[in-house]
Amino acid sequence: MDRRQFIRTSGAAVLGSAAVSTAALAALPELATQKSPDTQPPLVPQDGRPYRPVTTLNGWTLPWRTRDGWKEFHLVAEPVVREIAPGMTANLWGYNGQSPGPTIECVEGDRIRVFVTNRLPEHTSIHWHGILLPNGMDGVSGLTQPSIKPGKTVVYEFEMRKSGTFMYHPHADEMVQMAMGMMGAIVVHPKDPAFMPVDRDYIFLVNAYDIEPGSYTPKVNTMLDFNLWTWNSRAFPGIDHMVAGIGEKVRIRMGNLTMTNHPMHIHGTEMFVTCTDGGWVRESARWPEVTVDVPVGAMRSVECTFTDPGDWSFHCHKSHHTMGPMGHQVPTMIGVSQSGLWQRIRKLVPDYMVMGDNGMAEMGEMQMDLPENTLPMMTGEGPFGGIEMGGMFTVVKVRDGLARDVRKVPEWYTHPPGTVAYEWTGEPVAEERRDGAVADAATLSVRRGGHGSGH
Ligand SMILES: [Cu+2]
Repeated sequence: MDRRQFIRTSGAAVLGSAAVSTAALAALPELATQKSPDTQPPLVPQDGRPYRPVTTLNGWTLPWRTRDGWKEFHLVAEPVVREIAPGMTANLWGYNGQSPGPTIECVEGDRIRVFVTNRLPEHTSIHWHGILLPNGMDGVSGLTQPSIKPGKTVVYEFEMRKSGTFMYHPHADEMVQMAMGMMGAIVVHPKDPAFMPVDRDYIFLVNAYDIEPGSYTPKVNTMLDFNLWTWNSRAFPGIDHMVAGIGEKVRIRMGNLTMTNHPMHIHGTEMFVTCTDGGWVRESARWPEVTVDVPVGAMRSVECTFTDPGDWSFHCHKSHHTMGPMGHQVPTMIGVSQSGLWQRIRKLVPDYMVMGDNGMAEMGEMQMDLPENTLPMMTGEGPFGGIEMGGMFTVVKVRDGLARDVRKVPEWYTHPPGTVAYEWTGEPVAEERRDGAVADAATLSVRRGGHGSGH
């Protein structure tokens, strides 16, 4: 009698009681999916210990059902189509219709059971990054469990022993599966609701893709030369803004699953790292920062309080990470007169693109024909003109007397009269001196090259 016949004759329940827990044999939790890239309202817990839920930037939280004292979740690993920003979609891999997958939220002490169904063309597994659990639940395929084969469902069961900010991702063909967008966030709220409460609580994962202009699928072998720098697989201006009231305590939880570090910079306030994926940071060990580095494979939770209303920038401080896709071979043309050169070259090479004589800002204004499904390098219109950003950039809209349930502020900040940088209209600035008294190495070398004064 082979194994299949044995199951057929003796009944799955008999074999099941020995091989897997009986709960796993019951019906799977309902499969929840989300196709919209918009930030979904926080999921208020319908049972269990109460907590104030997080807001997943351009994402959502996975609903659960409670059975016999366990919170049951159902993750489905599958190919998804993600809008990176209006004008560009990508063929990614993710969970439950999205990349990243939904945020899993629960409470310290909860026992959770996660059903993971694999609808990918290859095997996978899920590692629960930062969570203390039995070794056999750690999700390292080959080491702590067999990989989850396509079409199969595997059950993970463990207790959330500590609160904090964590993430999940495959530990099987990792380079490919993470380059394709497979990851998600986990928030474990403290048992005691009085422990470090905040007024606003945001979470997102930092990720990066290498998608050739004009194509849809990431190149999975790229190690460093990524061209799309995203938060929750969204690039500016596709990243939703955050909101904060004056005096509110705002927590922003960030996890980094890219191949490089991201120094996250905030305007208009200072922030403290209060939690990492290793746990909460005690007060005496914190110091103020306006830029917090999020290392590779790490999570950083920061807390800040704004004192001034306005539209405050929040972005990665690596300037290449606040740009859309670009060719790395674009030569620097600053100071080189090209008078009409690109127009002439484009008659021969229609897609020819060159950096402007005066910097790259004009590229934001030039309406270049981009290949299909390609985002511009720099974009975004603000109340005063082009914002000239892309990638990892968004705005925190800080307002006085903002109601707790307001999650969007559609309009730009109205500055009180006399509080905006203004143009000097008095005495004109004296002409630049041209007597050669100040000459730097660059102008000297231009002179030696026979270009006269260099002007
Ligand atoms: Cu960065």
